[in-house]
Amino acid sequence: LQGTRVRSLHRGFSTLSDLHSGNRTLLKGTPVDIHPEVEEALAHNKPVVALETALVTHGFPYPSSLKLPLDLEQIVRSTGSIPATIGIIGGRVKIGMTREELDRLASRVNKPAKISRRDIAAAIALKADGGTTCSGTLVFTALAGIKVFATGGLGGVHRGGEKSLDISADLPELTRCPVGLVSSGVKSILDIPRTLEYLETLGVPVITYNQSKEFPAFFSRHSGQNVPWNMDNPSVVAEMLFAQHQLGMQNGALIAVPIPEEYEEIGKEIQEYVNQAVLESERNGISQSGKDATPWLLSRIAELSAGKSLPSNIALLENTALVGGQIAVKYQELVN
Ligand code: PSU
Ligand code: MN
Repeated sequence: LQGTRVRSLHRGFSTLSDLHSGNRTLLKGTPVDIHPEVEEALAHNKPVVALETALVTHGFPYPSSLKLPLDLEQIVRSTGSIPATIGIIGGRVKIGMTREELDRLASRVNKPAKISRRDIAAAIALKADGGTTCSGTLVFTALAGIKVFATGGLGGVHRGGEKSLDISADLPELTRCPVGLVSSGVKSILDIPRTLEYLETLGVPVITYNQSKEFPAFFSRHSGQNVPWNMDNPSVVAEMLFAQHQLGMQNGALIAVPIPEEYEEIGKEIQEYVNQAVLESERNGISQSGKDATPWLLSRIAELSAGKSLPSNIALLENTALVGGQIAVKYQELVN
């Protein structure tokens, strides 16, 4: 009996490590489908960038929720990388999605769930649809051996998090997945200094990209918080990710790309709505509601700003998709 257990454990381990090293045929019989284009790219060592779907199911209203992920895929392609948009359809994990699948998530016909790591297996068992958050997306990005993931805002320590303990699962996930996560920092609905402290404790490198060492705050290029490292071109970021790979480090890295300069002015106005939304969430108890807190704040900000936050949000996402694609190209040059 003991021998059997050891063998099956060992089988599990070798399956996972084979996957990480690129033997994806082992996904047969699992609830994971890799889109043929993504499969082909991975098999031939072409650059691939993962994209999330929580913004499709919980971030943007329809039809922007469909147009946006298609645009982001197009931007990734313009760099020479292949996009792999990740989500859950009827209990099957999709790494790379068809337009029909994206439309199904974007239109929310099957009431998709918001999927972080802990929701994955339940959604599979219940054959649910789901949009994967940074945490949920990181799991499958790493499983497929994809090295770069582009998104808008990483989750973090919520304001008042020292009392509510509301700290996004995105942060610990970055200790388990060897992926470069490209984002526009974290939104100021969060406690940015505590989020950066927490990332330091977890040993997750935080790099600002293409600016000073000042960490960007999503709608604004400025948070008043400095991080230890700044890089200004995709080759250096690729070198860093490759060094982590060579050292066998299992953690990811956060690459923070500021929103384009022309959105800075409107960002100041949006900041007032952000503050108001946070205050309201504290008064109406949403801030204590677990996974609903972030989507509520995001939609409240869009509402308060009469939709003015949406173009900014789209612009910063387009920017991270572009930089993510460029980094993936440079990374693959190092590997090949
Ligand atoms: N922050 C944003 N926009 C977003 C999110 C966060 O500015 O769309 C989404 C991301 O998918 C992120 C998730 O992974 O919310 C974090 O949710 P929570 O705080 O519940 O962990
Ligand atoms: Mn939370």
